[in-house]
Amino acid sequence: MGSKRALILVDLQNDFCAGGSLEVPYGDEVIAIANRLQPLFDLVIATKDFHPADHTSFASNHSAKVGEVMHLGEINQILWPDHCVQGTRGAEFHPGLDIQFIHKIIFKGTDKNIDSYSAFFDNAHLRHTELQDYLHKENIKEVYIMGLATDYCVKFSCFDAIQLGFKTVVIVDGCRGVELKAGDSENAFKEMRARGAVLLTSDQLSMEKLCE
Ligand code: VGL
Ligand code: ZN
Repeated sequence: MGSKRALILVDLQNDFCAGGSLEVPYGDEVIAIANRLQPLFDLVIATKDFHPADHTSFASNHSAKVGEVMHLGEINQILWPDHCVQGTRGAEFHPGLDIQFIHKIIFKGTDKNIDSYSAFFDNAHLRHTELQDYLHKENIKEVYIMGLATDYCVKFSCFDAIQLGFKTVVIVDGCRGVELKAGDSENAFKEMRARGAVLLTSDQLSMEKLCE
């Protein structure tokens, strides 16, 4: 049998979609792509940004402004609006997301003292989630990543996947960026490719599957 492929759906949660507290422009558009691609994979994993209300990445917990950068521990932390708080609707998956194919949910950002953009490690690379062990146990060699947001959680999940030795594909049209600065998403795609990610569109992927 060929090597198994996993689809990693990054943070397809209400707070990153229309009307959410950390709305990613056009974030909703990727939900249909996620639904279309899920049946093509051996394994589907979805991540959830899942913060306690007193999380250190929230501007509200420092009486500081959203978008300010604060040096916390050894990390330059961008301060965000409260988002994806455990137990709130904002932390739930987008209601249009098909969840029947999701084998595993990975929760990240659960430690109030440190942020975790990557689905694998916190931002200081001190602790890991269960994702890496899970992929190894399931004999996954290739990961296909899409979701929100291109310039944060997708990018850092991609970097870690490459570093951990996975063949890493990013599904470009399945991602949308926060774009604090115009061009952040484009730069993120360039950086991902420079580190060894393969960039594909969802149509290329569907065609590949058809031609197998
Ligand atoms: C994210 C900022 C803060 C993301 C999560 O999912 O990209 N961005 N928390
Ligand atoms: Zn977050």
